Amino acid sequence: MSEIQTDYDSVVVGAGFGGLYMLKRLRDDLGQSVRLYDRAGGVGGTWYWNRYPGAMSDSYAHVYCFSFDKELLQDWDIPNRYVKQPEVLKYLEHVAERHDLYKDIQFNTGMTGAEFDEQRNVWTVRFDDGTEVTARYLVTALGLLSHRNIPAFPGLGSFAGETYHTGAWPEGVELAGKRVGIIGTGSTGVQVITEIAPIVGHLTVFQRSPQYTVPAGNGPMPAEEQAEIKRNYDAIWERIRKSIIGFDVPESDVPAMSVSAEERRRVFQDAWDKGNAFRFSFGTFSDILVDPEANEETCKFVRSKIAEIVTDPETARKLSPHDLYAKRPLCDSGYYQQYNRDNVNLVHVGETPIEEIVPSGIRTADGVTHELDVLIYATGFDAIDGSYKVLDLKGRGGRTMQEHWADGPTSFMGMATNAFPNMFIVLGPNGPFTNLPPAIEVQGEWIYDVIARAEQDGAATVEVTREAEDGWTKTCEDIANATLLPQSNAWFFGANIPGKPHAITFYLGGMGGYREALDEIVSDGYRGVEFRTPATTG
Ligand code: NA7
Repeated sequence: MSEIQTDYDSVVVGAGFGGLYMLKRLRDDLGQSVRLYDRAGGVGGTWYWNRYPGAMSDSYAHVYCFSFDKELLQDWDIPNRYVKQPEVLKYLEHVAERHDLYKDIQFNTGMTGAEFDEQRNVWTVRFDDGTEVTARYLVTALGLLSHRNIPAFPGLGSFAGETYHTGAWPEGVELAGKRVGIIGTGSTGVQVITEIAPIVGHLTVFQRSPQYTVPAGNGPMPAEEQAEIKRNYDAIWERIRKSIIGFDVPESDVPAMSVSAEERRRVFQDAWDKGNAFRFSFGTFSDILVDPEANEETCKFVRSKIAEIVTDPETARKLSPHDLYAKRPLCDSGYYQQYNRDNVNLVHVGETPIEEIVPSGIRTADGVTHELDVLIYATGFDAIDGSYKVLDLKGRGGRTMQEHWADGPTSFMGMATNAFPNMFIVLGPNGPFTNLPPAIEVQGEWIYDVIARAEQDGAATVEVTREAEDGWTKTCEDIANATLLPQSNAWFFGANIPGKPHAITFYLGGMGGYREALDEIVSDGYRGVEFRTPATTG
């Protein structure tokens, strides 16, 4: 244990899955004094803010939870295949209650910055209420998708009606009977549109890029199936930890073009009927995201479904993407079907751009003003590093995170950066692209192990080397560049934010590969991680 006096051993920021897990482990398993801060008024992270209609996790419910609490896995009811936002929130509130976490959490307190004092090897963390605290370790779990993106449309702010961003959805919004406009058809837009189309007076969808989306296949979870899952939970988590994508869906090893056209269609249809975006991308064929021909076959299948479902051929044309199937895979509960309603109108702003937001609605380049009572921005987030770049974070030598990430966000193993000693990031850049709760637990275990080792060794600082960080960045780039994904304009390459450097921000080598890489680092004596005792620092 350190002799240095600080307010806490560790400060954790963010009360979503990541922050709650870190608080629990560092406090209860390592015996540290820990304080967790969140700008929100409750736990939940992403699920606290994203209360928009239709918000649902598109991981199966039985794997959208922590694996560490085996008793809770047995007790927690799984009434449906998927969990909607209120249920995820209820689950996380229950976890916080059950593990007595609330007493160490301070809500309504947003971190504004933090600075590392190299003389004392201490972080000073500052908050928006003007207070500051000191800690030896800083663990940030700010979320991949928490810094909201509102595009700078001309006339922004001039709209006279109600305006909402899906990522900050207030309680009590009434949409029934109103003229609603929505900008954005990413996974959020697809969920909102599907949920509200039946209740609003009129819905105008402003779509910049059409989307490939497949059925989610939600529905009640039969009791026998739930019992079976609970009996096999250990095996399920084991499978997930060795899998590619971590969603508990089958992962195919059959290349798409190795089978006949008829067989391909049968396999796609079977996955379509069962539902789940990740089953469709990873359970059908092994090379959809790698082989352009396999990818185009996938696209053709979804386009054929759009043509089957959407009755108006012009609307079907506008809804049909012609780019790669290489963005974040989407699923829905009847998205394309909504365009057959008389009260839903699709404006393809990829063809007819938004010219201006005006007090009565949105004017598009064809001179039409779409009159609205409510305008919804489902325009996503400045993802991954967005939540960090707005902070005043200073590491060794006064290096800022903005300087460190000037060419795009990087890290070692998605958890730590050089020049920021004793700081760990849950779901930092170049972490695994998988179902997130298991990824968070794998990262949390590693962060815990590193801090525990530092404490055991009496280390004053623990810091990843520049070489290790650069090496991991290169590994992630090489893997990503062997796939079709970087050719898409997805948020996970920064492509959704004008002027943001195009960067690889995920490790696409799968959960199993990621865990093996972590294990190798440990068995190699924590290669790339420097533990420095007081005698070797300063
Ligand atoms: P996404 O996936 O980033 O989607 C944002 C949507 O907003 C997408 O359709 C964008 O079109 C659209 N957009 C963004 N800027 C504009 C402008 N300037 N004009 C018109 N349309 C625009 O965010 P989501 O919230 O849906 O999902 C984020 C993640 O949250 C998701 O992947 C899940 O993991 C959970 P584009 O496609 O860029 O042309």
